[in-house]
Amino acid sequence: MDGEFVEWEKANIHILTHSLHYGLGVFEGIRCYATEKGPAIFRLKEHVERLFSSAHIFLMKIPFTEKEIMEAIIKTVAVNKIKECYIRPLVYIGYGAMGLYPKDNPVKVSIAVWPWGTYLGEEGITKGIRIKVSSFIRGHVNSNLSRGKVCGYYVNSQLAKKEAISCGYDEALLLDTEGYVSEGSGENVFIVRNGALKTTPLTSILEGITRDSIMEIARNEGIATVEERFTRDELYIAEEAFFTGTAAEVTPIREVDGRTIGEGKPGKVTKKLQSLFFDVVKGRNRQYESWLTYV
Ligand code: PPE
Repeated sequence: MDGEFVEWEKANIHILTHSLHYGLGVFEGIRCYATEKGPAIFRLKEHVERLFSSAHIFLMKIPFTEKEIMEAIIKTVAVNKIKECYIRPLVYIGYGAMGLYPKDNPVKVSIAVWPWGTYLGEEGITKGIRIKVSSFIRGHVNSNLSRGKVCGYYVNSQLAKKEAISCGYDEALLLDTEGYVSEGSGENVFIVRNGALKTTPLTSILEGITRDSIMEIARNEGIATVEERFTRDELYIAEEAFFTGTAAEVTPIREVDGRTIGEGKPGKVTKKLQSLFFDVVKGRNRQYESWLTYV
């Protein structure tokens, strides 16, 4: 926390921490995987760059350099002697003045790590999940500036996720303000049509790093990919569909709003990309070594 290692039980903050009340904080979600050469952090540089972009968009000045944050993340994994974990850097506005305008409140930075298994369940990642198009829409890009990964946005995501779960589904899919598919509560979405991949363009979604990785892997495998808006009914008739995200990794979607996708199990393209993805993050594919930072 702010440059110091703090014991887990002592990692506390004041109740009048500004971000806790007003939702302005920016964060990252990064995974570190066990490899033959020890723990490896996946696309660390890109995640730290996005953290700084998020802060820049929201006029928060991070009191450290990108290099310092990258080093701190590596050290935090190392001191915890953990082989595989999720890493959560958080930049938030600290204790000081109350009221919306934070004036001179300090910008605080924390990095936490913990072991985190599959996000949508072991069965979800192998057999696929059932999702529901949410009645809540993703905020307009002039309200939810989608290039930023901001704490407050996840209020909307939680509404959608709670609704989906209360209706017996595993996850929510949000539409954008014009009614096109945008993304999951915490995942980007891909569909397969005529053997080719299609994913939402960056106009209404978080610029996912897993999304980018999957597009690059697909390109190298000769699988055509387009970034193009699509509607919920195109998703209904897709041959395959899957979510991507740091937490969700590559999670097949087997059902949307009661409609079976393809054969109701992970399809050929999804399975291939999922297996390549796990090879890459676990250091079993030399071609993508530059994406790994060994601890
Ligand atoms: N869209 C949203 C809204 C989102 O939150 C995430 C990540 C993504 C897309 C995928 O981005 P990327 O991780 O760079 O591929 N969501 C993070 C938070 C999940 C949580 O429940 O916490 C994550 O996956 O780490």
